[in-house]
Amino acid sequence: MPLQLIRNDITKLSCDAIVNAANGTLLGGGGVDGAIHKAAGKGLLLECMTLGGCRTGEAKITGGYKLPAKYVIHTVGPVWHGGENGEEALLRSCYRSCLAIAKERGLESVAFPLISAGAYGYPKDQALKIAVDEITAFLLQNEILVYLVIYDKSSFQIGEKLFRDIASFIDDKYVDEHFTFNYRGRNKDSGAGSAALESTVIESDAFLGETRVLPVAREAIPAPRASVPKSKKISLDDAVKKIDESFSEMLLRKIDEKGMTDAACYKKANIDRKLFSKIRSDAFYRPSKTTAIAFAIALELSLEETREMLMKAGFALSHSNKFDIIIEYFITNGNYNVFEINEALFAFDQALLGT
Ligand code: AR6
Repeated sequence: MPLQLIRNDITKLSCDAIVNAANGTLLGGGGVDGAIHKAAGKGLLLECMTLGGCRTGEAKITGGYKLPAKYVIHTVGPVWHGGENGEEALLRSCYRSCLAIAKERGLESVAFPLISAGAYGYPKDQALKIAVDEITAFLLQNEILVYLVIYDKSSFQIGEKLFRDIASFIDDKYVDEHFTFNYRGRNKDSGAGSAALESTVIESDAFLGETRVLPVAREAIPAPRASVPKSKKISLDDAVKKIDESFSEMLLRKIDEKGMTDAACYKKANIDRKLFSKIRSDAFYRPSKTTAIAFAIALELSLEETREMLMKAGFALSHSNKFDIIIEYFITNGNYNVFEINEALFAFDQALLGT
């Protein structure tokens, strides 16, 4: 299941559990801890009083009381003392302990704040990297939906150099076509959807459920799975056949060509298994642009192949919006880490890849 970066107040989320960045007493405090106790009401404090505190790097679970979430997993992050005092191992341990509890309880969704990144002073970019590292490692082995809640956008930072590089890449690319685009009366920066050549599918993954309007009635034909061995050269005949290939067929062919398993591909793409199954079983499935790009990234396609795959879904990459340029930046630099790309997209206020 995917990791989703979202901006929200964690106390408003109705997932199975939210994580509290608490202190060792577990008796409440400021920041997210204060907000959770305030929203949950007295019952939470009374239960916390029975727990005997919690050690740094460990976690304990309670009920959610008046919160929309069923449970609260309390963990105690390390205080930042310069980074030479075991802070990283302790912070990693917080994520692992919380996820282990979620797994043990069979929870299906859990939301984390950026532990230690507030009052405890952990540098936010490092705290974010550790959070993403630990959560994605866990998700490779486990099926659970994890939200990472970035509350305070102004203090959210991707690495400064990366930010500057992307900003200047955008400046370089975001030129002529931008004006042509405006001339046609479109919004100059309307995000992922703005470069769609034809978009008949609305596939949104709102926090509390998925809305999908499927396109034109086309007969669903079971997807024939073209199996092309890695070493086999593609003949002219095959190349001609490829023109008629649908998005779904191209995706499955590329997975085979890359010698990947389906699971490795959809996990790397940050795509939910159910969505992958839909695509797999419907040769004419029309994905959203972010879904299509997520697969191109997971497959480590070149820019040209990415454009081809997008075209099959009715989309293009252009220089008229930041989203497309950021994607191009990462592909050009050979960085196919969907989570790093999402961090950058998030920093530039763009739609994120994946489910
Ligand atoms: N929803 C989501 N994230 C939030 C919210 C919210 N409602 N409020 C704050 N954050 P902090 P720490 C973010 O200080 O650094 C407490 O007093 C915030 O922007 O809450 O682990 C405890 O009792 C930041 O990115 O936790 C401890 O004494 C992140 O949550 C101490 O603070 C963590 O900030 C723990 O410090």
